[in-house]
Amino acid sequence: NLLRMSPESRAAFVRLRGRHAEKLADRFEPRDADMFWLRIERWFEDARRPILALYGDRDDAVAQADAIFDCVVDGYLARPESLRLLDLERQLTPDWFERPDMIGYVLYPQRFAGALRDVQDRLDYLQELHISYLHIMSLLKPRPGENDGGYAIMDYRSIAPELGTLEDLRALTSALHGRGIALCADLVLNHTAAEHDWAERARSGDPKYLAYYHTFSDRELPDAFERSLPEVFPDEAPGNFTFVPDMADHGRWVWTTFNRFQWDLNYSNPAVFREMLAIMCFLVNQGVDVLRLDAAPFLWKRMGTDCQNQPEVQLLIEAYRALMRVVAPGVIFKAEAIVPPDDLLRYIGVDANAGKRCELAYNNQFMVNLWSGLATRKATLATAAMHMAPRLLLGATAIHYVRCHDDIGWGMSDETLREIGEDPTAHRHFLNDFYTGRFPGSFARGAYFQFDPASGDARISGTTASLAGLERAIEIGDPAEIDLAVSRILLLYGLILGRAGIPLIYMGDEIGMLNDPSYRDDPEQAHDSRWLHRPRMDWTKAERRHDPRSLEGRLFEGIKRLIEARRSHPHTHNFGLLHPLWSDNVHVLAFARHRNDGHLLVLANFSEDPQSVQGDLPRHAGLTGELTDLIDGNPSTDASGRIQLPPYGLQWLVGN
Ligand code: OTU
Repeated sequence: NLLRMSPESRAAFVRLRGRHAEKLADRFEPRDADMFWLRIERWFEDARRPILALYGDRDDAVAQADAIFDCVVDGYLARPESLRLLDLERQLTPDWFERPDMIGYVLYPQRFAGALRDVQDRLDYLQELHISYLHIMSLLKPRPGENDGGYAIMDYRSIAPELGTLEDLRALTSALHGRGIALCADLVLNHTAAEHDWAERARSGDPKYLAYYHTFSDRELPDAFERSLPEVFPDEAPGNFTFVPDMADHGRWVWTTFNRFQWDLNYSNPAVFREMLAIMCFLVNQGVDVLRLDAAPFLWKRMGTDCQNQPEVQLLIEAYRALMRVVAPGVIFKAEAIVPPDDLLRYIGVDANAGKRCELAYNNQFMVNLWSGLATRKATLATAAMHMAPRLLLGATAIHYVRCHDDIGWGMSDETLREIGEDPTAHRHFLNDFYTGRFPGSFARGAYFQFDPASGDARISGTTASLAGLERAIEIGDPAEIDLAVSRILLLYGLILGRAGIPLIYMGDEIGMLNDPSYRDDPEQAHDSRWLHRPRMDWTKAERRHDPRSLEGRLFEGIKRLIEARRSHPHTHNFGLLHPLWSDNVHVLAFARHRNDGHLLVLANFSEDPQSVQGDLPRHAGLTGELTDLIDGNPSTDASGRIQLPPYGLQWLVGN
């Protein structure tokens, strides 16, 4: 690798070795020091190229790049022995996060259990569901008071006081590792809290820290930017700039994409790049395995654009990705980029860029298309979207999810909607009506998020169970409706579990937690309907999870059965091909997974009526011989050989 470097890079590498060889030799056995130099050789160009593309125009570009690599050395020096061993293990198992037994769960610790120690006490519960990937949200110390659900960080090197201490975090990560569970933590990259030390110093006028943020003395530039900027939270945080009256001398406008207390960082400043790199090192050295890059699309601003998905964001991610491979090769990145499929390609490894970008990304398209499918009873949109997004499958692993802590924004692609004959605006309005229960006959009980009466645009809040009809069914006390709602929830989970990648269970979905309207009484939360679907875990309900007659039992055991079916078969391994199929029935979604060791055909009926599909569909999907349904046994066919699916029925078919 050294021989393949450009002369400039080789010189920089030699300088780096000159500065640090002795320190590394003192700290590590020769083999561990060698390992470091081999790794840095391997990723040196991959990191240096984007760093120079970002900061190369500066007079001090070379010194800046050197300083960034110094940070990597410090990160490795601080890496504990046990984690270095885990790095090795994962390097020997490069598909560790792509296997069918990777099952994810995401929770707010406070709402799930309490402090980190209480979460640790609940690991048996998670293991009943075979969880091997745990995303704990909002671990780090947020600003006091309103903090956007923990996404306004005041100190990236402290745990939220109510959750415990760094020691508790380390105890938790080693307990998780002992059980084969990887920990995912948020890294809120785009902004800090207005109370972060850097922000306080900027406020007091310190030029070094003023340059950490985007600040303006008057409205000229903010106004110019606003002309092309959308608003993320138009209701409670209109506009993208906040006037801070006590900043510097006469007050300044600060870039605040999200809430007024979340100040966007300025990544055109290499000092910010380095600070965040050091924070990444710090977090992974506490045992964090997956860094979720929060709000990644917003990291770079460009006049005249929407300031999302800029090419520099890709460079930032490539640089961080390469640098962190040197510090901690067992750690992976997850892009939190809820953007159209083509833009998503900037964040994930595709073709030659596999390995250089994030390993994981949310498959938002599939999620919204599932909800669209439930509302319309049709599988057309999900099928068309799968056909149109094949590139997303190369070199990246999707996080498949039904719900998360955020709202559902109807981000399906307009192109796909038009392709299937839907008007994009009308379809989104329909979905908003449907999921807020306004549409006649809707089973859903959700709420608007950021409703704009002028345009009719909105996003949706609500738990899986409430959106899928369980809340309404319980209210009207109709057992048949309850059955349908349970089937819908199991259908959604069956679909994310039948795909490759990491299926992610949202806390409480496994026991059918309903909407929690109590946030309306809390002045810090009342304006943010996302709290509707962040209920406190009801452990009394959870105790009924083994009772097959209880609702909780039907859901928990149902999801568990799907998980166990997935784990014991190879088809959902990420090394495989997705093959979307058109069934001859608009209500039935059909897709296959192909691997050398077998083919899987997933069939899902999106309607509350029985449906059937052509009997030769399995053959088209490569299945031969007698069919088995991995979930329920043998599929049923009618006299003409058509495969029958009950209301909201799901099958995972394999041949022999
Ligand atoms: C993320 O979401 C978090 O998931 C939210 O909980 C935070 O409020 C937010 O960042 C700010 O930290 O717009 O409506 O494409 O969709 O970053 C939620 C990415 C959001 C955005 C996403 C953001």
